[in-house]
Amino acid sequence: MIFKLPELNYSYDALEPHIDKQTMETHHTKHHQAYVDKLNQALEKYPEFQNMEIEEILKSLDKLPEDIKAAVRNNGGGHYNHDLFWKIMSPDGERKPVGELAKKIDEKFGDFESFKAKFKDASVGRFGSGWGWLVLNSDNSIDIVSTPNQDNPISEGKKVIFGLDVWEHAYYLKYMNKRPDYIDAWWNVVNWSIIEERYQSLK
Ligand code: MN3
Repeated sequence: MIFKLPELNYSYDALEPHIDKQTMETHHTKHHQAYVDKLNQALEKYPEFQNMEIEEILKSLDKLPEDIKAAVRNNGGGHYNHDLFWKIMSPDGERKPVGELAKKIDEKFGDFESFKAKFKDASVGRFGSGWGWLVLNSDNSIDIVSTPNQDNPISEGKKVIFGLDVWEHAYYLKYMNKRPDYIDAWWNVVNWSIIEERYQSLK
């Protein structure tokens, strides 16, 4: 067992009422754990990949042996995406963009409300399961994108500032089929200080 389920920095009920305890607990201990287990299982035969950072593996999926490529893309992506997702949420903290990224968002999208509307469109519009992302391009510009399944834009050469899980398992217990309501509520648990720190480390 090489990859491990990361601990959360807050309790399962800390993001209530926006994200409920049962969803958080199941999401972390069942869904994320399953990605970690299946990733380790896929890499069992190939120890040369077990010491790599998951981010490095996802950046060069083409280098993986054919027989595990799909499993690592899905489960390695699942592990990396959720690790990031847990980190950018917190029960307290800045609820609006701060610092340099705040300026960048205003420049590109007009203001935070317009940014949120565009991010919501991209995330609601993702058919089936997937993620909404804010990415940093190689020319240092930012974009909103979405990916299917557990794909991550880092596999397309982009840097990921943050992402939102829009799989039904992320919201169905509380929000049922109302993905837009979940997205509206999610902004209440996003920690923009952490996102700004991440942006600073990526650029
Ligand atoms: Mn998920």
